[in-house]
Amino acid sequence: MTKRALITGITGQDGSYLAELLLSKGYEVHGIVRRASVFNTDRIDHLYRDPHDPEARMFLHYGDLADGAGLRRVLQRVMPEEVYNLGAQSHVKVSFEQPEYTADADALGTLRLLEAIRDTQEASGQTIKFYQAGTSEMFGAAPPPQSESTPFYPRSPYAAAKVYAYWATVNYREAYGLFAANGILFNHESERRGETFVTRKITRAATRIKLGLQEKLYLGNLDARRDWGHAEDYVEAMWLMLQRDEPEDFVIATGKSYTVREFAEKVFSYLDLEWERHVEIDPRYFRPTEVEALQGDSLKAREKLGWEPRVDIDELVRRMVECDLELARQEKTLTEAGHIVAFRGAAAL
Ligand code: NDP
Ligand code: GDR
Repeated sequence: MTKRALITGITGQDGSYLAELLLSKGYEVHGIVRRASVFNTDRIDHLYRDPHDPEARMFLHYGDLADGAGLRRVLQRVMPEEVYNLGAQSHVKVSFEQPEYTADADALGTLRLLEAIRDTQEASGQTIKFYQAGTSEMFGAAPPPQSESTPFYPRSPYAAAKVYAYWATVNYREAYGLFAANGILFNHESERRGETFVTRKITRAATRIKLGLQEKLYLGNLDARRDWGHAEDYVEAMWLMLQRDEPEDFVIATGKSYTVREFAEKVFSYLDLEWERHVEIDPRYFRPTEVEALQGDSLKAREKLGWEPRVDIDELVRRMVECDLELARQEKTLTEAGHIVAFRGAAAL
């Protein structure tokens, strides 16, 4: 029998990889998209088929985590066996500028979805499994290595909102018997990573510098240490968590960490460039409170889910740089032909 899944945040980095994975497993995939004045479905366009096509297995619904009634309606219409809550205002620095909105989408949005699932499951008798996109940011100032038993110490409005969502998920599991699981995922990147997160900001800039489209890259704290994996590996862990008989929470990480400086060094040296000649510090990118060091211990996931990351840091760098080199080449060709104005947006963010 075909399984149905509902994904919030399907247009994001993880949503697009998860949709691919579930479609490859034969699922019917439903995604919630926000209305925008321009199309925001770039990352999933390659998966889309006109809904009139009998082969179509991915369907999109307008919705927003700020709109509980809409979420409930979509849930009741789709009646999924699995719900993946990936939608969020996911940028840590932005959360200091928009704390209230971040809490509304990331904390209360999760609660709205849990409430809708609770009622829908009760009315229909059908089990709806729930995955919550928790984050290593919840550990914040707690020293590494961080595991499921490490106490949370959030250092941003984003992290505080995610801690709320984490405990709401645990509470609905305990209070109402929902199959609700938290993934506590450490940073994961890819060729589809948003361009204002530090890894992609670096690979986009370095490849443009290589092709003479840009001279400088402005960054904030180079000493921050992160445990970086590839998003494709991490969405598999989400799915595995919902295939178990009992819901539990899992840390997902590579177990290795590098500084932002080391990541930049790797990227620039892959391109035969010296990073010191191009990178400058702009305090604008410092955060009021920083998370200095994250390095995960995912032993539980390795033992109970049989999960392991396949992509290491060098392969991650290679994939991201090769992708962005191609984008930079296209940009150079189109700019020289006068078809577009050189891309400057990311430099400002
Ligand atoms: P992205 O920022 O790439 O994607 C976020 C998604 O959420 C987008 O589809 C976005 O829509 C959607 N969204 C934002 N606000 C709302 C809202 N109010 N209502 C409905 N949808 C909304 O994030 P990632 O794919 O990287 O991350 C997925 C999830 O995992 C997030 O919850 C994030 O916080 C969490 N996480 C991510 C980690 C990482 O390293 N990537 C690590 C740990 C957790 P739109 O396209 O319209 O903007
Ligand atoms: P993070 O990712 O905050 O860990 O959250 P990000 O890539 O934004 O920052 C990582 C580290 O790099 C430092 N940094 C910079 N960051 C950005 N964005 N821009 C810069 O110019 C810059 N210079 C240095 C930051 O200070 C930080 O220490 C990501 C998001 O995907 C969250 O949604 C997710 O929950 C966590 O990862 C795990």
